[in-house]
Amino acid sequence: MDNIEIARLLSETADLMEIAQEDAFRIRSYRNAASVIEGYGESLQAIAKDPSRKLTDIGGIGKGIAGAIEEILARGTFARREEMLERYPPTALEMLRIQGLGPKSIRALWDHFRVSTLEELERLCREQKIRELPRMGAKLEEKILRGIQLYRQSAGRFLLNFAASAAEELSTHLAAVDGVRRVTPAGSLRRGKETVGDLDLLVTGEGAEAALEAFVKHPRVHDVLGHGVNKASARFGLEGLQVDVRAVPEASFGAALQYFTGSKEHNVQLRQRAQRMGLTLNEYGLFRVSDESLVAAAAEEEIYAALGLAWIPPELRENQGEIEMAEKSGFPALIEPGDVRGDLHMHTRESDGRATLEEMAEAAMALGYEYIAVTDHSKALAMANGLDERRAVDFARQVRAFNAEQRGIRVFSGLECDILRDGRMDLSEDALAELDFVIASVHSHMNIETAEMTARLMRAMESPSVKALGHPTGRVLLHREAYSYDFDTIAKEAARRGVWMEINASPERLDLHAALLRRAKALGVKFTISTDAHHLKHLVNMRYGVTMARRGGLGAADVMNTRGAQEFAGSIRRS
Ligand code: DGT
Ligand code: CA
Ligand code: CA
Ligand code: ZN
Repeated sequence: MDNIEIARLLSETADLMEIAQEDAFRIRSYRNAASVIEGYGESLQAIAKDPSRKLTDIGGIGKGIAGAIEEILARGTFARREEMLERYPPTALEMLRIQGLGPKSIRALWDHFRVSTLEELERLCREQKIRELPRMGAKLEEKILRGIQLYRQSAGRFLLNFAASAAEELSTHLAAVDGVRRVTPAGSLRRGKETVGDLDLLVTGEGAEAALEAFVKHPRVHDVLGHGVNKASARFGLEGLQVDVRAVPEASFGAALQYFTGSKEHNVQLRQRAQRMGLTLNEYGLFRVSDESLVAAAAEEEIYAALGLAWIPPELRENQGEIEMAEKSGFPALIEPGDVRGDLHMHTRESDGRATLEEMAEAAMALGYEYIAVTDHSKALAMANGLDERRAVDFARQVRAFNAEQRGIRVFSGLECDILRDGRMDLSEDALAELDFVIASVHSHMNIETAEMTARLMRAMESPSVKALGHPTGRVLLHREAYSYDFDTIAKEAARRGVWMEINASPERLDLHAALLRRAKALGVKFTISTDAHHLKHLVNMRYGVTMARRGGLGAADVMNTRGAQEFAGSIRRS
């Protein structure tokens, strides 16, 4: 019984307890323990066997959990879990992952229909049985069906930040192996795709084979699916992200990196181009067909050059016209993380954030920013303790006082103002006019008809205070689809009015995505990239927003928060 298995049993039990609506505090203690154990460097089994040590010495593990762990080690399960499994089968856990279906509804469905699998749930929706239950209707049936569809599409995919931190942890581990020269992520992670199916890592150097050994022995690596001299595959962490590690010769590193970065569609185009030139391209190199002699292999640049192409940034390798561009003019410089000089969307304790204005400003300064806008929620988000007019005006005053102290970073007083169902702003124009930077966002009534949503956003932009549209499509990755409106109409109006569109860098959102960024840019829209931080540690998510911008082909000039503080202040001044 290894740590990962123990963690999995605890976390699964926590999920079942949630369906049973047990005490939230206890559920949280199971979850916490699971995440501690999952990443714990030492085997719990060994600790439990050692009479001189105690499981409760591990932070996050109290008496109750320690007892459960001892039971698990002794007999593979524990009483609490068995009790839960008697009431709800493990298949019920899948239902927790369906958007629009909370633990309460799952429990009601179970009590009434004994439904425990997605297939049964789907059938009940189609047969319109759900509406027989109190407070459940036809709308919920539709919502559940869409949720199941979305779940099936996204099952087995992971957020970009999760994949990136897994890659960092494993890279550090592998790079420490003797004789390893480089460890490089390839695949969808290198392309900066919003979600990642599996992680692809390339290792070079004479220690590469030893690195594969070290990989399968990493404490968070389990379920080894294959392990040879050139490749090892296994799962990482409690979440079970699959990781493929490949040992490749340094001499053909460029060819391997190109091949395993993909995308598949990009590679197909590239191979066809090679063929037309009498060449053949694979993971070992670019070769002449006539005599099989090598043309290029060591570096990606050489391969693209030999194909008559400028090197293509990985973020663009999605077969969206990048090869034609690389053939003709090459690429205008894409925005880079270092171009960003301020973060324009963040929350503090005034609403649902964790840090204070001062703490946020300090952390932003440490990241090298010249300015930030602090944009707490407005009163319509009562759950988030959103600001009403009086508090908003007060906040603007507070920010002026902060700036007067000249702490080395400029703060703009902002607000993420709710767009009400009819398109009006949540706060009065008088109050909004006191603030430097107002973002308008939709947080409610997301399922209204396309035409109504379009009209709603059009009206929101009529407010003279609105400078940007926050998370413009409302999607939540792996969880909620974009709301529906006529994007071109809104983008044209945004361009006409000088309202910017946000690229929300929160890894759960990454909104706008590449295709819409291209479209909006073509229609004349300018953008901001912001983290929507609710916590100091979220400020570093900026890099993911920059990645999205690059995938959308944006340069620094397209993004307003690459401007210096003076120029930026000028661009938001009311005329
Ligand atoms: P993912 O893992 O679903 O997020 O997406 P990728 O792009 O990382 O896909 P993956 O892991 O299957 O393969 C990594 C790259 O390796 C892929 O982008 C292109 C290349 N590759 C893998 N298998 C094939 C193949 O059968 N044909 C071609 N053309 N390329 C492949
Ligand atoms: Ca992959
Ligand atoms: Ca793969
Ligand atoms: Zn928001």
